[in-house]
Amino acid sequence: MSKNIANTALNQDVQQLGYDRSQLKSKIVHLGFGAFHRGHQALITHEMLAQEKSDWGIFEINLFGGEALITSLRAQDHQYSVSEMGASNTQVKVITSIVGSLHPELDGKEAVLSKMSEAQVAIVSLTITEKGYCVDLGSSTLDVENALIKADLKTPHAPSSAIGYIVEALRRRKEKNIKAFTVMSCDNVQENGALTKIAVLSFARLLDKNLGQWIEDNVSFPCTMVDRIVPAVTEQTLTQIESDLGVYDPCGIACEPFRQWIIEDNFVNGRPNWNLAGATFVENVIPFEEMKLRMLNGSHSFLAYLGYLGGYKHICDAMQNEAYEKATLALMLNEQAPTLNVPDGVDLEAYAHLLIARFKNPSLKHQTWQIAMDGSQKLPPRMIHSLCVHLKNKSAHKALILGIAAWMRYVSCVDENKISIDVKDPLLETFVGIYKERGLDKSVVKDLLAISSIFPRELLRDEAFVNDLTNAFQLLLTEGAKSAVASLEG
Ligand code: NAI
Ligand code: CS2
Repeated sequence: MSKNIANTALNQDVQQLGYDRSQLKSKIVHLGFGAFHRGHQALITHEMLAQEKSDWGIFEINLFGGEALITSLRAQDHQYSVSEMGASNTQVKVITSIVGSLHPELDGKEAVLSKMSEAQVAIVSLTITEKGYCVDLGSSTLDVENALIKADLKTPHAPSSAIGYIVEALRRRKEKNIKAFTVMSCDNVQENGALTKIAVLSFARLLDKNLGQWIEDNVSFPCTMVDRIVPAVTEQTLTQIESDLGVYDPCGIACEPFRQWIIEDNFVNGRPNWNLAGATFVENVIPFEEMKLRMLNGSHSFLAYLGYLGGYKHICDAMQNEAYEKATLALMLNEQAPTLNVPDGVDLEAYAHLLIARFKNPSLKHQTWQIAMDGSQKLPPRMIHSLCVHLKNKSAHKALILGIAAWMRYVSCVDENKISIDVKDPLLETFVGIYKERGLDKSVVKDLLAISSIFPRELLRDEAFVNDLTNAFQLLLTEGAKSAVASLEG
């Protein structure tokens, strides 16, 4: 057997917490063993397990991609490492909260459905990216034209989408008289629990009204606000982790030290005491979620599009340009914060400054290209909702306009040096069609604004707004992103 994290002595300063892994059961089934889950929920569960005797283990499932990752995880007894990299210090932690794993491509769909139908499973949690919910964000409804949903409605007993798996597993539980589970979304989706509920219930009702009713009566969908910057791993990160850990860990990830998890306390079948490891249970998550999506993620997308176009590979690189830092702070304080209704005690100015410090962390190589991905799914909660508040109130919103214009410029698939951009987005074909017809010309603005799953229809009718957006787009074409960002000052 080759040397790995589970069978080798690790560097002395690696943190290894002791608890009895043999007591853990697969009570949480997690869909989406990506970077974020490894640095957040699995780690917080691990730290919770070290605080009190409990059997809340996690069982991992990847529905799309990541077969090699699951194979590697199995080869090292489902243990892996997290490197929390601050500006000057790194803490490496070995995570042991995972009890097993499956992948439909490796093990078959039936194995996944059987696992999700087991009686001890009390929570199904999700980090499946924004597009994994298969909803039309414009209307907050299940997207019945989505290819996965269409296919799953035809073969619901052998699904492909996360929604299809959840509904089929719940159907089996209903049939066998097994208690339902809680479905907990941990994605950066506005009102993530409510939206998951809409997707699951709509899909179930299209199949069988009684099943839909049973789910409505027996399943809860808590909303959560999740926060920790966990960039996609690169070979360079894995090399750094190997040196800090003492052995190569193909499942290792690096992230920032900061973490936050606010969870609506609404679980139908019990829950771990994640509060023992820093999570907060509350009655209403929405104000926290909105704050994070607009302040953090809104600024992230702003920096991603303007940063990529300005030639910056990483967020921390763009933050070295003073104009980008100032513009990001101004976006947060002048255009996002005023749209928020935060709970007593939340200091948005301090929050904004903390975010600036987090974005500047030079140890985190978070690619602008990664954050720029799936903009059609990300833009509404991050920028467009706050833009609508400003249009209604007639308040200033020039940074939001530039951020949206930069997204429009980015999805042309060609950068300021005429080099192609590898744009990843479920609506890529639509963007390509628009640019093919119009060329790199400001007339694309109206066509892109007409995409109703991204932009509310009334925006296109607001002449002053369309003018401002077109001017910002034109500025990006003629002057470039760096000058456009600099022009926001004053
Ligand atoms: P990743 O690319 O490492 O993992 C993506 C995961 O989503 C994979 O496990 C994949 O199997 C699954 N997936 C992709 N498309 C899917 C689909 N259509 N249906 C079902 N599953 C699908 O990405 P990462 O970093 O784990 O982020 C995932 C999500 O977590 C983000 O989209 C975001 O909503 C949330 N998040 C990420 C943070 C980060 O800093 N990485 C922080 C906070 C939230
Ligand atoms: C980022 C987020 O990729 C993105 O879109 O904005 O994943 C961000 O890193 C997290 O939400 C931080 O909690």
